Amino acid sequence: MFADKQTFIKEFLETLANIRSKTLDEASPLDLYNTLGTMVRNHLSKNWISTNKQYQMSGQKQVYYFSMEFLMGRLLHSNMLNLTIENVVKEGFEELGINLATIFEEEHDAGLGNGGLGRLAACFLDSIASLQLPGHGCGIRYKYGLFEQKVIDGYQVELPDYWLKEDYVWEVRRSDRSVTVCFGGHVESEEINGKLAFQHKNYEAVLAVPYDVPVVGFENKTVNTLRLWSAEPSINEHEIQTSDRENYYKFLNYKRSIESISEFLYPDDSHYEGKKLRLKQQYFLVSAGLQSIINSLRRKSKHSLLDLPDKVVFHINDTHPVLIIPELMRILMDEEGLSWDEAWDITTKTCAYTNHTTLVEALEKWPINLFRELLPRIYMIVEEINERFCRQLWERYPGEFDRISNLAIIAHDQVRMAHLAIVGSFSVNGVAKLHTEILKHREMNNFFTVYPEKFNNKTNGITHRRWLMNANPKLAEHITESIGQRWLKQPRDLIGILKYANDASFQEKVSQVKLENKIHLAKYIKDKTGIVIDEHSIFDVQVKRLHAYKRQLLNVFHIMELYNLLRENPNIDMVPRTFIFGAKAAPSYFFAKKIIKLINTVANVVNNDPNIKGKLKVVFLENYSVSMAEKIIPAADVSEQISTASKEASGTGNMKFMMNGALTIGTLDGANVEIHDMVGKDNIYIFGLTSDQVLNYYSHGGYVARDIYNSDIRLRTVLDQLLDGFFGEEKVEFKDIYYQILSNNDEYFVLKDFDSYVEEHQKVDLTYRDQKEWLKKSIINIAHSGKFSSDRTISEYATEIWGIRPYKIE
Ligand code: DL6
Repeated sequence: MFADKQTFIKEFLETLANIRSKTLDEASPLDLYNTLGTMVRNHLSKNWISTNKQYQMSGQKQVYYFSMEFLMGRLLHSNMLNLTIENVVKEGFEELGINLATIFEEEHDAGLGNGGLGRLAACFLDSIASLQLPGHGCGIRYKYGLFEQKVIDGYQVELPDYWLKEDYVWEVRRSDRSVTVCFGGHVESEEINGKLAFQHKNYEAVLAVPYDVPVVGFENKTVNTLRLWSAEPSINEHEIQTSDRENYYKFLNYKRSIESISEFLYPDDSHYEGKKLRLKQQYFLVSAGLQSIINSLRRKSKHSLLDLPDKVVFHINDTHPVLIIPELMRILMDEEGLSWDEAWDITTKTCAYTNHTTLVEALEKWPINLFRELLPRIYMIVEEINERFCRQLWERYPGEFDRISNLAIIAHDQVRMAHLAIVGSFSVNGVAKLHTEILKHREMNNFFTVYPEKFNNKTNGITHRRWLMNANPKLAEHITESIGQRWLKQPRDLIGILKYANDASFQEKVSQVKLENKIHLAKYIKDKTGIVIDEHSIFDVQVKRLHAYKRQLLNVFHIMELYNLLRENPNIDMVPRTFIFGAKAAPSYFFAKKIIKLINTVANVVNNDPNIKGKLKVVFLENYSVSMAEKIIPAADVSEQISTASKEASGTGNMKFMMNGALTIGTLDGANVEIHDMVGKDNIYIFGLTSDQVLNYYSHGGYVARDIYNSDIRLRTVLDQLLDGFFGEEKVEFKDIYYQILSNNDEYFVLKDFDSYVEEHQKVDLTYRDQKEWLKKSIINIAHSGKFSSDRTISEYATEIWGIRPYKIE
C-alpha cells in the first residue's frame, strides 16, 4: 500500500494540503486524523471496487446481515491493522513528530448500537471479511447514535450523540442507489387475468438514501460493505415555492417527520417499546435494504427470482428486521408476479433468524391497528401467513385452541414478531448453548415441537483482531514471540500458550504487560475523574449496560459489605481492590438509573475515607463506549459476569476479558457456561443459583427475600444503610432499591446469591496473593479464548446456516 516510510510521508503531506489546505505546523489533531482516514479509505477503494465486481461476476451466494444496530466504534486503527500498514504509518508519524495513538483518539465512535447485540454485528462483519466470505451489513444511518452519558451529582444525564458533526471519513453517499419506501395509504385489489393484483395507493413516499462503509478483511483483498440507510423527503426543497408560505411550512413539517425516521437510535436494549416510529424504522430498513439487493440482482440478470435462495441469504438479527419476511413476499408477488406458494417457498429458504433474548419484556409485539395503518399491504400478508400457519396447526392439533392461539402470529390484537420470525425462517438460532437449550425446552418449546429441524445453536464470539491484537498489542506480541504468527489467522492456536502456563518467564512477561495496561488505565481514570488508584490493587471490572438482571446491585452490595468490614477494622488482611464500573441505563429506566446513583454515592464515600487506607476504591467511568472498553479490558484482573442465571443470553464482554487474561467471577449463565467448560472449574470463580434452580423458583413464585434479610446481618446492615442516610444522601434516595428487593421479593435473586458471591470473592483475594498461581490461571484463560473468536462463530454460520463459501478476491 505505502511502499515505505518516505512514500507515506510524502503522500500524507500532499493529502493534508489537498483536503484541509494546511501545512503540518498548522494542522490540528483532527486535521491529521481526517487526512490519514481519507488516505486509508482511498487506498482501500480499489479493493472495494474489485470485491463488488468479482462478487457480481462470479454470482457467488452472498449473505446480508440485517440489523437495527451496528456498534462499530472506531475504524481507523482496525482498518490499519487489517491492511497491515500500522508500522509504516507509525514510523512515518514518528519522523513527523506525531503520536499515532493520540490521532486515533480523534475519531468519534460510531455508536449505532446499544450494547452486545450491536457490537456482535460489528464483530461479525469483521470476521466475514477476514474469512473472505461474501457478506454485507444492512442498517440505519442514525443521525444521533447512543446518547452521551454525563454523570452529574451521581445521576445519569443524557445528551445527544451527534457523531456526524465532522464528516465521517468512512462513508460514501450513493444517491444513485436510492429507493422509495412507502408508508400508510390503502390497498386496492383488482382481478387481472383471473388473478388478484394489489395496488398500494395514497401512501407517503420516503426516499431511502444509502451510505456505504467499507468492511476490510484481515490481510486479504476482501472489502465488503456495510450499507446504512438515511431517510429523506422524496420531494426536493427547491421544488417548493417559498413564497407560498402555507405550503412551505407544510413541506417543512413533512421533511421533519420523514427525517425523524433515521434520526435516533432507540436507546434501549432489553425493553420493547410499542412506538410507531420504531416500527417505521424497522420497515424502512428492510424495505430499503431488500429493494436495493433485488435491484442489484435484476441489474445483473433479467431472469426471475425463482433461484433467489441460491443467490442470497437474509439474516435477521433479533426480531427487529423481521418484516423482511412479508416485504420479500410483497416484492415477489406484487412486483414479480409469483404465486403465494412460489413466494413462500423462496422466502422461507432465504431468511434465517437469531434470537438474542428470552426476556419477556424485550419480545416485540405490535398492536394490529397501528401495524395495519402504517403498513396496510404488509399487514395483509402477515395476516395471510398467520391464517395459513394456523390452518396447518389445526390439522396437526385438531381442537387444541389454547395451543394454537399460543403459537399464532396474530393473537389478542397483536402481531408477535418472534413468531413471525420462526414461521418464516429456515433457521432459528440461539447465541450460547444454554440459551438455545432454554429456547428449545422452555421459552419456545411449543415452536421447537413444530419445527425441531429449524433450531440450532451458534455461540457468540468476538473479533480477536480488535479485542486482542488492537487493544492489547504487547500481549499479542508476546504471544506471537512464543508460538509464532499462526494464531492471528487461526485463533484456536492460542491454545499453544497452554504449555507456558507455569513457565516463569512467560508469566513474568504477561504480568508486566498487565501492569503496564493497568498503569495506563490508572492514568486515564485520574485524568477523567480525578480519582487516584493503586495499580497494584486488583482491578475488578463490571462494564456493560445497566440492567437489574445484570446485577450491578450485587456488586455494589459486596462493596458496601467490604467497606463495612474495613470501617470496623481498617487493618483487615485484604489485597487492595479497585472496583471499576461503566454502564449506561436506558433513559426511561428509573431503577437502573438509581443504581448508577448508588454506585456513585458509595464511590464518593469510600474514596474519601482516609481511615480505610486506600484499600478500597470505586470508580464509575461515564459514557462507556467501545473505544473505552478497548482501554479498560486489557487492564482488568477480574471480570464480573454476574447475571441472574438464565437471563443473559450469551454475553460477549465475558469473552473479551478472558482473551485479555482477566479471571471471571460469574454465574453459570449464557456463554459463561462454555467458558467454564473450556478452562475448567479451577480457573474461573463460579457462584450462585443455576438456571434450572432460578427457573424452578420462578415457576413456584420465587423465594422470600425477607428471610435472608432477617438471617444475614451483613445484608441487613447493607440494606438498612440504603434507608438510613448512611451515605449522606436524602433518606428517600434509595428507598426504591430497598423496596424492590424486600417488598417485590428480589426478582433477580441478589440476596439469594450474595453469600456464595462473597465466598468466591474471598477465593479471588487469596489466589491473587499467589501471583504464580494467578498468572497460571490467567494464561489458561487466554489459551482457551480462541474458541470465542467470532471467526469460529462466523464459520459455523457460513457452513451450517448460510451455505456460503470463502471467495478469494484477486
Ligand atoms: O447476542 C448478543 C447479545 C448477548 O450477548 C446478550 O446476552 C443479550 O442480552 C443481547 N441481547 C439483546 C437483545 N435484547 N435484549 N436483552 O441485546 O445480545
